[in-house]
Amino acid sequence: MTSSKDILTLPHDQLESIQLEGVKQTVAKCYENIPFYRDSFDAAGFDPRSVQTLDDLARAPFTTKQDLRDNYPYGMLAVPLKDVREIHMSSGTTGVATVGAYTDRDLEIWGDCFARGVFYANGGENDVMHVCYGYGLFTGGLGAHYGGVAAGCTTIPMSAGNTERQIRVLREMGSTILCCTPSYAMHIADTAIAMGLDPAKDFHLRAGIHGAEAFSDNFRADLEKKLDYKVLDVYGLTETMGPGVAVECWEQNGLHLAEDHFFAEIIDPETGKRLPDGEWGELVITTIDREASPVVRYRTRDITRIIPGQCACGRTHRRIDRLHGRTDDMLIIRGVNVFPSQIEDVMKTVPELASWYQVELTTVSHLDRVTLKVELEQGFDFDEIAAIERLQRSVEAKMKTALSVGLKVKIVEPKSIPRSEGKAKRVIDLRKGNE
Ligand code: DLL
Repeated sequence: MTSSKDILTLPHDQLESIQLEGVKQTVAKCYENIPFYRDSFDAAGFDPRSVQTLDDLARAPFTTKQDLRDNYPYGMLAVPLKDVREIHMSSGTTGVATVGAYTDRDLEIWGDCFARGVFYANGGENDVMHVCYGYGLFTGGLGAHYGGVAAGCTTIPMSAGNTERQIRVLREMGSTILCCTPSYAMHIADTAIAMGLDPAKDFHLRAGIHGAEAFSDNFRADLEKKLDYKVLDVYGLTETMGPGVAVECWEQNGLHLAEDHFFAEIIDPETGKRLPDGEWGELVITTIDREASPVVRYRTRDITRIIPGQCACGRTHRRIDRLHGRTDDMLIIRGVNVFPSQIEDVMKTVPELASWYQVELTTVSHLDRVTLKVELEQGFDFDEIAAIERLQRSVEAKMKTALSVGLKVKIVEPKSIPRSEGKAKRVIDLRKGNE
C-alpha cells in the first residue's frame, strides 16, 4: 500500500470523514474489548455511540500513561494475544513500562507512516538507509527499519553504538539517509571529524530523519553543515505507535501528522479544554485504525501546537510544530525516557544515601551527560575516600541497570545540597538549548 501518495493530498474534509469513521470504531472497540475503557467511559457518563462528530469526542475521558501502566502487560489489548505479532515497550518508569502491541496490519501501517518521512525526503528505492536508532523494545530502530523497507530503500539495520563502525559503514555503503537521534548524528559527525575525515565530503548523505528527543534550530543548522544533508524531524511515541506519528517535509515548517491514522487535539493541560489551531498546549492523540493497542484521547504530555494553514508542499495533513518540552518531569537522556522518581527508587535501596539529590544535565561533545549528586546519610564517614568511591561505582551500576542509561554519581557531604523554600529543584538542565 505504501503511502499511496493520494492520501497525503486528500482534501481535508475527506480526511475528516475518514477520521470520524475511525474514531467511532475506536471508541466502540475500546468499550467492547478493553475493561479499562468500559469502566472509564461508564464512570464519565460517556456513551461511545454518542460520537456523531469529531467535536463529540471531547466528551470522552482522557487516557494517561499511568492508566497504561496500571494495565500492564496485556490489559489494554483490543485483540487476542494470538493476533499480536510484535510488542514494544517504552523505557519503564518506576519499574513498569508501557506496552505497544501490533497486529500484522498495525505493523504495515507503522512502516507506511515512517515511509512518509522517506517520501518527504524525496527518497525511495535509490536510497541506502542507515538506521542507527536502537533496535529492541525501543520503537526507534524497528520503526525506521519498517519505514525504509516499505519505502523501497536498501535498509541497513545498524542499531546504535560502535561509532567508528557506523562511520565505516556510512562511507563504504554510500548511505544516503541517516536515521538516529539528532544527538547521535552529531556524535557521528564529530567522531568522523576527529578521525580526520570530512563527513560533508566523505559521506554521501542527502537526508537525516531524526527524532525521539528535542533539538534546536541552531543544532539542526550545525548538523546540516557538518554532514551536508537536510534534517527532517520525526515524532512519535510508543503508546500510539512509535516514530512516524508526524514527520517534517522538505519545507521544514512543521511535522505533518499522519491524519488518516491519528486524530490529534491540542488541550490546555490545566483545564483539559480543547484549544484552537495556532495555540500551544498538550497534544492528545486518538488512534483511528490501530487494532492491537488503540488509545482514546491519550495525553502525550508533549507541548506543541497545530500550525494553521496549508503547507507549501501541497500536502493536506495538518502540521504540529516542533516540540516545546513536556508537561511532566520526564527527562529524555540520549533518547531514553527517565523520571526522577526512578532515580529516587534506586537511591532508596542504598542505606548510605540520604534522600537529598540533584540531577545535573550537561552536553559533552553533543551527547547528554548526567551527573547525580547525592548526599551521604548522616552517620556515615565522608572522609573514607576509598569507601565513598566504591559506593559511587556501585550506585552507578545500579542506576545503569534500572534506567538503561549511564550516569555519573557524585556522593557529597550531608546537608551540602541547597535546600529550597518552595519546590526542590531536583533537575538542573544545562544542556545546550535548555539553559
Ligand atoms: O521516542 C519514538 C521515536 C523513536 C520517535 C524514534 C522518533 C524517532 P518513546 O520512547 O515512547 O518513543 O518516547 C516518546 O519522546 O512523548 C516525546 O516527549 C519524545 N519525542 C519523540 N519524538 C520527538 C521529537 C519514541 N521529534 C517521547 N522531538 C515523546 C521532541 C520527541 N521530542
